[in-house]
Amino acid sequence: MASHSVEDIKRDSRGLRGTVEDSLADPVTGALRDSDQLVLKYHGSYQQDDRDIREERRRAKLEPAHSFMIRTRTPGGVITPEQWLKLDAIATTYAERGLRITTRQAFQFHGVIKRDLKPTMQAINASLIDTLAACGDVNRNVAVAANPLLSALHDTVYRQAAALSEHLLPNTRAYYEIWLDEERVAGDEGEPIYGPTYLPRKFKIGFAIPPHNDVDVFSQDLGFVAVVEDGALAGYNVSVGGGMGSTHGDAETYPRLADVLGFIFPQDVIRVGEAVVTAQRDFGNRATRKRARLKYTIDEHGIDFFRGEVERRSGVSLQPPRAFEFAHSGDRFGWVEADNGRWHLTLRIPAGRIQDSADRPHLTGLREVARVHRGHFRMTPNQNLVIADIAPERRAGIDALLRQHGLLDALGTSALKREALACVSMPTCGLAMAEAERYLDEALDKVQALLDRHGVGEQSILLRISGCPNGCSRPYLGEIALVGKAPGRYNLMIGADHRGQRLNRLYRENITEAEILAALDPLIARYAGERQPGEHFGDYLLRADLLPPEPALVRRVLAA
Ligand code: SRM
Ligand code: SF4
Repeated sequence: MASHSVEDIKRDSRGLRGTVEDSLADPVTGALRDSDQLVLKYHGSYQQDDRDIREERRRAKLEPAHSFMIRTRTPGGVITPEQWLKLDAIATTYAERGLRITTRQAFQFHGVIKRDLKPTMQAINASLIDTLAACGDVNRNVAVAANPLLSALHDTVYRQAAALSEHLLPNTRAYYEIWLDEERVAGDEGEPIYGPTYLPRKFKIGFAIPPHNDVDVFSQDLGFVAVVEDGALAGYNVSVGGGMGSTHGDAETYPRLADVLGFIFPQDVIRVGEAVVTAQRDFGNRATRKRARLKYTIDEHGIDFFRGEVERRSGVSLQPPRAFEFAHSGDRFGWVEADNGRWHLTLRIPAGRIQDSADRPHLTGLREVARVHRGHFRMTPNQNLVIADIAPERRAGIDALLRQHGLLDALGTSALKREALACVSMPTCGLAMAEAERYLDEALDKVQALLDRHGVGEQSILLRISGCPNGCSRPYLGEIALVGKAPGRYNLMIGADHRGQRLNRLYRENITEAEILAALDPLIARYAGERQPGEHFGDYLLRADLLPPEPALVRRVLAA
């Protein structure tokens, strides 16, 4: 869709109403009108089709097998056991392939057909969760450090993140009219923060608490890195201009890590957050959609100009960044006891997919846990699940249920297998070029065999697979990444660090699995023989000068 038409559709949508209701009522097709497909994204849903049978249906002269993906807005990925049970029932009644935890701590439902869209949205809302602004050119689900180790501090940071998420919600009543049959208003409520054409492009915020960089904070348009002094939250280092998406063969687009803009006090989060959003609203590129993310606004206008805009709009003077240090990205697995004596368990959920199969009755198992659990659940930004806030005397019962349903098995696998990420990709993602989620297990088995052969099978190496260069599994922060190019073919990227502070680089282009393994084999062999104690794979590749040169436009963020 041409970029100007996206801007026109937004402006003409009467506050994101479009003609969605007419499209829903049309019995002739399982699809929505093109313009309504765009409007629908702001309501948290994408029209998709089953790509596995697309060709077969085309030959039979049938329209594609349309269905809808629905994404929740769950800041920090926090939900209660009651909500879990309701979402599970929705997945079982209306969707296919169970519940899917995303890389931004949300749930996705796949395969909802048009006539079930409204009942599904209503059921989600009845669980006191909504989907407003989960997609579209607005602020998306706010990602928040999921690590429960520092619980008091974590709670403060979570509350600030949830408040910012709430503050940046669109003002329109369209969502409540269309899905919840609320009273109709004129459609001229106005959008004080976004204006009539919303943002030029999607916008993402993450809050991290060092030493854990589980939200990959520098991949976010706007990041808040908590600064802890004397055990208390002193404030945040604010970072801007991160983003992963790129297009194969187009040097105008690139993944980029955020720049640290400065330090702010906790009470300034909302003012500074809104100022960054409105500066991007006004200076982001609305003529060329592929250059519309904040990262390009900053590269085009310069970081000093952008800092000036943020200070002017917020009335907050940013101080020099304060010291921080990340030890690692990804999740910490297993049981952890918090300061207050309560327990938290981070479970490994491969590719975030929770469904039942003969040997892995995971959906059923977590339903059983939700029935007895009195704390809450927390989805992680790495597609995993924390069963949080468990009283010591209830731990054994939950452990037994998890064991019985095979939910602890993945914790016993290697570090490589526990930490890997894969985006959804086929068969639902309309942009997929190669498999990702469905290829994850197989790819991991093969890379694991290589590691085992060289005696480094227990080494933690971040491996991430994306079905296309949009980078939904944040592959450019993987020590090894496969980025889909065509069915069965990937770009092999290597050399990111373990802390989410250095991007990887393109090592081999458009290669098959056999070629990927052949390319990795000598690198892993050298790593096994030459690594220093505690040295990670990506860092070794850099030190040993085994990486191709850094592309000119790619930036690196160094700890302040
Ligand atoms: Fe994503 C588009 C799935 C996190 C960058 N992403 C899509 C769509 C909606 C495809 C589409 O536009 O038709 C995918 C739906 C697939 C499906 O069938 O479900 C999709 N993205 C996902 C999820 C579900 C991946 C996952 O396996 O968990 C993640 C949902 C997050 C959420 O809950 O909100 C997801 N997407 C990301 C991330 C990672 C992150 O946010 O931390 C990125 C990279 C960070 C970034 O935004 O730069 C990401 N998705 C993209 C892009 C590239 C944006 C760009 O600047 O170029 C697209 C394509 C686009 O926007 O045009 C995209
Ligand atoms: Fe789809 Fe590409 Fe995102 Fe994977 S990375 S979910 S293939 S858009």
